[in-house]
Amino acid sequence: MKKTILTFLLIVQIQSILAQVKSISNQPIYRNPLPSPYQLKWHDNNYYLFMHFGPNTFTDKEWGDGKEKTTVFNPTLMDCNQWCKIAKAAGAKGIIITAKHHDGFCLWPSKYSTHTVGQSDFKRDVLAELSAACKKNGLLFGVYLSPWDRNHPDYGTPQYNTVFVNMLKEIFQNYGPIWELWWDGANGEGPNGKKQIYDWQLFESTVRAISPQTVIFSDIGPDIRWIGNENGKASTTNWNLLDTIGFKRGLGAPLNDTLQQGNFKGAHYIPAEADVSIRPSWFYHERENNQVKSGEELMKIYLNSVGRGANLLLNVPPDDKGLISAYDSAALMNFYIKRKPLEGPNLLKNASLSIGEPDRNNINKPYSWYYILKQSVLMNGLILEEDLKYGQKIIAVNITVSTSGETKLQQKITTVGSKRIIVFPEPINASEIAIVVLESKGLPIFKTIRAF
Ligand code: FUL
Repeated sequence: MKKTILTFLLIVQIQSILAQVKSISNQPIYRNPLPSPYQLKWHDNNYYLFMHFGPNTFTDKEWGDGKEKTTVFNPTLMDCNQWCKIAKAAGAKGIIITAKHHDGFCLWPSKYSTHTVGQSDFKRDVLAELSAACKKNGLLFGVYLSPWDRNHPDYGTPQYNTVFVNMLKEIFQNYGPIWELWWDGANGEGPNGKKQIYDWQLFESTVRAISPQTVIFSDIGPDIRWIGNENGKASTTNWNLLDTIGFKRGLGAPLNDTLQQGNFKGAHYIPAEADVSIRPSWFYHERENNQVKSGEELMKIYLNSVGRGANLLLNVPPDDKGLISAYDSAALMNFYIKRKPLEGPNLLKNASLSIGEPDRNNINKPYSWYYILKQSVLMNGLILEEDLKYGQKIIAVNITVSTSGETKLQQKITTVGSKRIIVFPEPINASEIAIVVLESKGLPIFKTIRAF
């Protein structure tokens, strides 16, 4: 079929879609919270590993009560380089480690606790070794520091806030740069049966003063929010915006549904991170060696998290020797192989972008991107990315994939955000692709439109 006829057919197709496009001039004015430069960079490093490691690794527990003997922690073969090499080979961008879980055991010899590696037979400083190994392997280094502490004698009193601040200072001053700090929302009583009233403002200002580039995670931010479940699953509509008024860290976040979707008109830019474990539990348990998620399952998780605009924090816990087990590393490599085609060359590279380029000077011009390939190409899907430095704007998009004028797929999606991966139900030999933004908070700006 001639290119002119094709163009005509697609224009007709697009015009019918455009009939659905809300007139831009009728649109409400939305506020547009913007990401900080560090949040923006964080979006680009969208898949990284979580490592739960501590006394629980040896006691077969998930939540230690803080009464464990420090000597139980003895990962005789610990090799942080092995962790990093595996992370790197798996395409992960960094590692976040549980420097202190709820049992209060510190993986560094803190001066502010007597329940640390310093009191164990192991003696080695896990944070120092991991931070150095991350640097060596070009990985980002992040720290999980549980506010809840079931060991510290000061927990439940105002002094504990000072302890926590001192621990933050030790970590940020001695092991930085720290890319992401993780504050867990789980919160209960300390050894004296008391709950803590946290001084979040003090914690946050302490971190900001030493390390302004660190992004801070908690259920409700300030920089990164929880996705509302531990299955690594974002919602198909996922706004990087959240309203936090009326909520307090550790004391009640918005409903899990809201965390999953964000707030359409949210006041703050707080994008979501989806955490999930490669195993049923967060800590290593030998009995779960046969329950490690397969590459295929991990791929599904990736599409439901990164593919829906969230970051993926995948937990891969070191074993009781202090190594990533062969079960986990095999699954990670398999996952990597499954992900690879998505990162291959853009199959739209040689296509002509015929009509509908956004026109910043004419707000009534429809926002549509329209590709014609010289020859049809077999493709499995599309990857769209918004340029988030201008804020997250796209509300609804219609995608049409055709072969010589014949529609093969028409799909309406909602938000795009950091990344939206659309996998076709089956490969399509496509020659034309139309991407029409049906609704947007102002001018939609794509960073990427790719086919794989
Ligand atoms: C939860 C904790 O209670 C789990 O032990 C784990 O650390 C998970 C990532 O967060 O709130």
